[in-house]
Amino acid sequence: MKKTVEIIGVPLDLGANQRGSNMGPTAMRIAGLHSKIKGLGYEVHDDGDLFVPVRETLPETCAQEKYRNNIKEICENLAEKTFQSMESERTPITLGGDHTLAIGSISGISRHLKKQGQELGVIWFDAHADMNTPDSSNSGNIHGMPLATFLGRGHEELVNIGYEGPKITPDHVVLIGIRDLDGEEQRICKKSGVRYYTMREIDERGMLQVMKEAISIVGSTTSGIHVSFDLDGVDPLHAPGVSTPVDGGLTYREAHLALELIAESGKLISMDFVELNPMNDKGHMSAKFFVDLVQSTLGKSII
Ligand SMILES: [Mn+2]
Repeated sequence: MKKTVEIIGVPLDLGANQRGSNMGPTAMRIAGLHSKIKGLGYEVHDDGDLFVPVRETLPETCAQEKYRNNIKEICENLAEKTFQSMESERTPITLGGDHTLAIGSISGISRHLKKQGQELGVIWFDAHADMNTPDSSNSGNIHGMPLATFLGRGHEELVNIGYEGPKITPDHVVLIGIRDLDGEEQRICKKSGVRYYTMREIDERGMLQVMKEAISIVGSTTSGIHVSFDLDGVDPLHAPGVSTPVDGGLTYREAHLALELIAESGKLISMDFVELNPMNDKGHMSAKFFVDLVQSTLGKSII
């Protein structure tokens, strides 16, 4: 991993009904993000947050289309930012914000690798599959669709962010920790070609085996791994500060172990930490926990 980390805040909650994940980047900085990353020997570069319009300032037509064009613009900017970050030999860390931003961050990283004829692998931690399409979604909220979108199934203007067409092939994506899918989304997920690890499978096989396999699936035929970590993948006991909590998630140690193993693989090149919602947090515990997870991803070990 490159030794200069670039923090990119994206105060976005337009993809969700629940308000408040736009405060995530600030809460993570207040929880000591910079000093904890510097403590691991990295240089930290932070240009602040990308511009995201305030919901109340937008016309009603934007709400009717679920802020699709606003999200498009924000993700286009983010794709350019993560692309430039990779070109400058930095490790981009995008802070959310809701999970729609991954459409942008992944597009920029993938563009950087594609220039050299290389492919990107993605490890997606989440309680949900984020594989709804505009046809399957009941709510129409775009934060339920980012994974489907970068595989090429979604609103056309979002599929084509950064450059035209799908960004990742399904055999280069794994999903970890899922436990709450809509009926139609279950069928989409099963047919998608994405290797998914439900909580049931993690219970049965253990996180060590699951992660070894997952890293090999997304790492062996690609040139780098992107981690997209939705905090709701973790059990609400440790991380209540999310927009859509679901019981029965990753334990404190399972989450750390998974990220420690990814760090050890030496293949990690970029990451998103999303869906922290300080409005639902107890004190500041979820933000602090999330920053600890960032440290594990960057190679912090017990000894
Ligand atoms: Mn998600």
